[in-house]
Amino acid sequence: MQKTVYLGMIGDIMHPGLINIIQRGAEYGRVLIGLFTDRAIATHKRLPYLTYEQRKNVVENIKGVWKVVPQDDWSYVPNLREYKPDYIIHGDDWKEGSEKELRQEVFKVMEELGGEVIEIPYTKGIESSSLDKEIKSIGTTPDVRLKSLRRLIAAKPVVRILEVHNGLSGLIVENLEIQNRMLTEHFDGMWSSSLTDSTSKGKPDIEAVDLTTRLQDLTNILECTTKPIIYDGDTGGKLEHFVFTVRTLERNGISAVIIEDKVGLKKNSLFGTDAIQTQDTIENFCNKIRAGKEAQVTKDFMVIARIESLIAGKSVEDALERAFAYVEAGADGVMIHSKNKSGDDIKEFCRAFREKHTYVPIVVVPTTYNHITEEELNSWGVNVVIYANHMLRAAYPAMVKVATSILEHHRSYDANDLCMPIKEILELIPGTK
Ligand code: SPV
Ligand code: MG
Repeated sequence: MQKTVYLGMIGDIMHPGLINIIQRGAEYGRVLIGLFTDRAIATHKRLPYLTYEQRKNVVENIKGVWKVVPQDDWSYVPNLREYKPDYIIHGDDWKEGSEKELRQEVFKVMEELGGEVIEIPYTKGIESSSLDKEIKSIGTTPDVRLKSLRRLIAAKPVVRILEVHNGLSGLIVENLEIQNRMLTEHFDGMWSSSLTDSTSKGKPDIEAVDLTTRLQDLTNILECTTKPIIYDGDTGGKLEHFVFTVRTLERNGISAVIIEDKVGLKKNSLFGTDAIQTQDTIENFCNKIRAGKEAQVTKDFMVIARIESLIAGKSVEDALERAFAYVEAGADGVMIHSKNKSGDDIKEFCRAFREKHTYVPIVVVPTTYNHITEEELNSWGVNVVIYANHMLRAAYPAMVKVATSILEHHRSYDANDLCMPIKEILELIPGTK
C-alpha cells in the first residue's frame, strides 16, 4: 500500500518553500495535508487572512496534495494518532524557538506509531513569518477586519480585548507578543472606550464627545492596525441617530457596537449607585436594538446589548430578564457589567444565561473583579474579555511622575530613567527614518 506523508500547514500565504516541501513529501508517498483550523491557530497567532474554506480550496488544488483534513489543535499529536501516517514532514526550522516542544512531541508519537519524521532544510530567503510581516504592512480591508471578530469568537475560548485611545496604544495591541511556553500570547482586538476617549480629551464620560470626534481617533487607529475593534456606543443615543452610527461604524470596518440600556445624562458605570443611573424600559431598548440590526448592511456586524441592572443596584434576575429580551430582539451578544469586587454576581448571571443560550456571546469588563483570570471567566461561559481602560490609566501616572520630577529638580535629567530613550522613540514607528 502507498505510504502516507503528513504535512501540517496554515496555507494562508502560498510560497515556493511550501511547494518545495509538498514535492519533497510526495517522494515518500501520498501527501496528507493537516490544514490548521482558525481554532488551532487563534490561541497562538493572529487569524489567517483567508478563512479555512478558502485556504482548503487553494491547498487541495496544489499538485502533489492527496487530501486535506482539518488540524484542529496546535499540537500535531491528535491528528497523528488519528491518521497514523508513515511519515510526517516538516521544515527543520522548528528545532529552535517556540516550536521546539511541538517537535519533541511529534518525535515521541511517531516512534510509538512506528513512523518517521522527515526534516528538510528550510527554503532560504522565504519564511512565513517575514511574509506575515509583509502582509501586515499592507494592512487590511474594512471587510476582512469587520468579519474577524465573529471568526475569533468562534475560534477561541476567550477573545482578549484591550482598550485603545490613539494610534500608539493601537500599535501595542497590534504588535505586542510574549512567549509563554508553547504559546505566543497576544491581544485579539481593541476596545474603543467612551471613558478613555473622553478622558484623553479632558472631557467627562457623559456622551459629550460625539461620534464625529471619536471617529477621528478611530481613523488613526484603523490606519496603523489590522485587528478587530469593538466600539463603545454608550446609550446609542436616540434610536433615529443610532441607525446612522451603525452604518458609519460598519462602513469603517468596526466589528461591533456595544450599547447600554441607560437613558438620560449618561454617567460612567463605575460610579455605580453613587450616580443616578436610569435604565431604559425593556421595550424601548429592544426597539433600539432592532433598529440597529435593520440598519446594518453586512451580516457580520454585531450589535451587542449591555445590561446595566447590576450597576443600577438591581438584581441578577432583572439583568437576566433584560438579557433574554434583548437577545430576542436580535442582539448578537450581551455584555453584563458590574462594579462588584467579588465577581459573584457576574458568575451567577453567566451561569443562568448559559442555561438558556448556549452560544450567544457573553462579554464582560472585569475592572473591579480583576483578580479573576480569563480561564475562570471562560469556565462561567464568558466569550469576550475587555480590559476597558488600562492603557490610559497606565499612561497618566507615568506622565505625572515625570512632570513632578521636572518641577522638583528644575531639570529633566532626574527623570531620564522614567522616559524611553530618544533613539527608541525615534525608531518606534516603522518608516520613521
Ligand atoms: C468604557 O470603557 O467607557 C466603558 C466601560 O463603558 S466602563 O467604564 O467600565 O463603564
Ligand atoms: Mg463607556
